[in-house]
Amino acid sequence: MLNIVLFGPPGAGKGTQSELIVKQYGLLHLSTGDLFRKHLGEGTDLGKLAQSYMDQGNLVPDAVVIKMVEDRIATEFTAKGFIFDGFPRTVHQALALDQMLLKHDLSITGMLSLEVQASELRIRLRERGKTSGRKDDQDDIKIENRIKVYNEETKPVADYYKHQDKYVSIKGIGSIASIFQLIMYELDAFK
Ligand code: B4P
Repeated sequence: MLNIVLFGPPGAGKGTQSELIVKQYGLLHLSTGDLFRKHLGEGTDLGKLAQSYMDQGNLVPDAVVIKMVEDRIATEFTAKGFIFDGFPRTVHQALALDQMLLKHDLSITGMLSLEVQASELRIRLRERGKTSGRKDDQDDIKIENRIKVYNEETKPVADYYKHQDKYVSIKGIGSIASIFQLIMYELDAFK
């Protein structure tokens, strides 16, 4: 069973590459950003709560994210494996993920970290903002805040997996297909 954390700054290509990984490896895609946007679209209380944080480019509080992921894993733990996209985003979330997987006798196989410099992230997010309707992609101040939040709160998650010898760096610049080739090479090595 492959349980992969796909990691990287906002706009690094986590969602884009997750789609290809799901097609090739049949893993269950668990994107916390997508789950929040689904709740938002359905107008649930959770969606309303998440919106206030997401619109500003801030992280949704750990307790809320962890509960949402825990509920999802509990119903899907018989899957071939998981691709965690955009989760964990804090060290607290990483610890919680290990604990929830352990309850089902599972563990993280590895973290793939997409490396993309900030100048390229800004271009991609602004470009997506033209068509995505996502408020967090449409405003330079919010984009800057997301990059800052990533550097301050999310980057330390990479060290958490480095200490477990589960960290793999992937160059996230180039064509989507060429980056996917690099990802497949690493995923096949995990098997
Ligand atoms: P997410 O939905 O996770 O979004 P993201 O980080 O902005 O995007 P991603 O990296 O997936 O980029 P994509 O592939 O689409 O988070 C949104 C918000 O939700 C967060 O800011 C936060 O508020 C909240 N949230 C989510 N999870 C949370 C958690 N665990 N804890 C707390 N809060 C949480 O790529 C971006 C663009 O680049 C696309 O337009 C794509 O087409 C393009 N692109 C991709 N690869 C490319 C390439 N190789 N070359 C050129 N362009 C490329």
